[in-house]
Amino acid sequence: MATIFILNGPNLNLLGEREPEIYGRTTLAEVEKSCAEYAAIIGVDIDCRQTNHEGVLVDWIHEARKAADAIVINPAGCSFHSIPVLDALKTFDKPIVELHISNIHARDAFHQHSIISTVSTGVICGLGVYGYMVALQAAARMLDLLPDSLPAPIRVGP
Ligand code: CA2
Repeated sequence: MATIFILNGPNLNLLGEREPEIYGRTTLAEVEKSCAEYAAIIGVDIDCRQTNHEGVLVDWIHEARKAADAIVINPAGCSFHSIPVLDALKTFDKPIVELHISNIHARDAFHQHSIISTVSTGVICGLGVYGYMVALQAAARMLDLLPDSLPAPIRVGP
């Protein structure tokens, strides 16, 4: 079975607890539970992790080179400056779906330019925590893994 790493960067352990007007009231544990439920429906394994440390994110991306078929990543604060995370992702030659809970393009200039997007296969932002479901589905579709039990508009698209 294919494995998709779902990686979350700095401070996302506080999801649901701080700044709910931007990030909502859903906790990371609730997000991961929904991801696990959806992964079971589409038939993929997921490995959900969160770290507040840039180097740990780099180590996990290196691990993913062998252990994962795709990466879903919310790099959080590492989106805008982290050359180490960017360089690590460059070595991952399978699908990378970057996601942001908020619409980073509608935020202040500091939050508008993710350098990670330059190496991401696809980018999702502004859908709230629902973006994790969309990102997981998109990653599975990139791997051609969506099951026949899903309707054609979702499995294939237009
Ligand atoms: O919208 C997103 O998912 C972000 O990646 C979150 C980052 C922010 O720097 C990006 O511009 C967009 C910040 C994550 C901070 O984590 C928090 C979690 C809960 C409450 C407060 C902060």
